[in-house]
Amino acid sequence: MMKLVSVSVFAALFSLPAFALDYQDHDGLLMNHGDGHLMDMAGGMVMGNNPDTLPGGCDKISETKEITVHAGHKYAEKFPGRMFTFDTQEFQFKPCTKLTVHFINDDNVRHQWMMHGLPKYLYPKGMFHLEISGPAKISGTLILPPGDKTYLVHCDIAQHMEKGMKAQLKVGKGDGDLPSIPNVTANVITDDYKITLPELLAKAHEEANLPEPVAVVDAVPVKKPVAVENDSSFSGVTVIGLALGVLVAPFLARKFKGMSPAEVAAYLFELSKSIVRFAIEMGQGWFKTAQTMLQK
Ligand SMILES: [Cu+2]
Repeated sequence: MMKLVSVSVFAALFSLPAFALDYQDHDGLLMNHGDGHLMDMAGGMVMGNNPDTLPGGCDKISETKEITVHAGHKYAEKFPGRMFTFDTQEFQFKPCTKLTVHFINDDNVRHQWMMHGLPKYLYPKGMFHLEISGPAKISGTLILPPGDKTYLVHCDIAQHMEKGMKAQLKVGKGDGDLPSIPNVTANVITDDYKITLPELLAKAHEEANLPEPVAVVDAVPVKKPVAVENDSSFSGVTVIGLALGVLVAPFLARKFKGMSPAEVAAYLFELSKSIVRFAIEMGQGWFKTAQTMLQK
């Protein structure tokens, strides 16, 4: 019985992370708050949802399109210095397209697909906005205005756009490119990954017209590891011991001829004592280890 219980507990524990990673589809849970503002209790949100009102200048819906956009850290890995991106950085549609966006957040933080610059009479604050805490999916629909214009699409969570979650949506031919879109346009502020920290410091000092900086790398005194020191002196003692042994062995062999084992031991003890005394008098650093051994 206990076995069965623990097996079930383990099974439940191991299935938890997998369960947590299942995508939540928020589309069926949204409550309509009017003016295209949809929300659910889990923090999913759609603003500026407009599936049927034509913007001024559009006689009819020119095309009906559906896109799926992913947002997440993993899509930023191919862009050095970026932290979050969409999986697509550029979109283009005909004017007056009815566009449905399925927004999938692959991260465990909040992301948005926020489009700016839309006509304010139709879209509150000129925005069409999908927002969700991941991993989850949320969808919304808008009708793009007429004319050639480039719209900014970004995530407005603090620093997410600066870290790469930025794209552009061109209606018609668009009216130019926006800056700092990963892989599309140059960064306004370019990171330099070639410069080293001391070089960067020197450069900053030079620009600020300050005196030469103190070297960063050598400023901190390096403490020699004690273990390594002991190791080297020990090996030094070992080498000297071996050398002495080789030299002294023939002499000792002659010396010990005819001695009893007890006499040999007594002699060796006296000999080692005098060797140690001699070495201590020499005051060599490498003998510290032998001294410690004697004290023990
Ligand atoms: Cu974000």
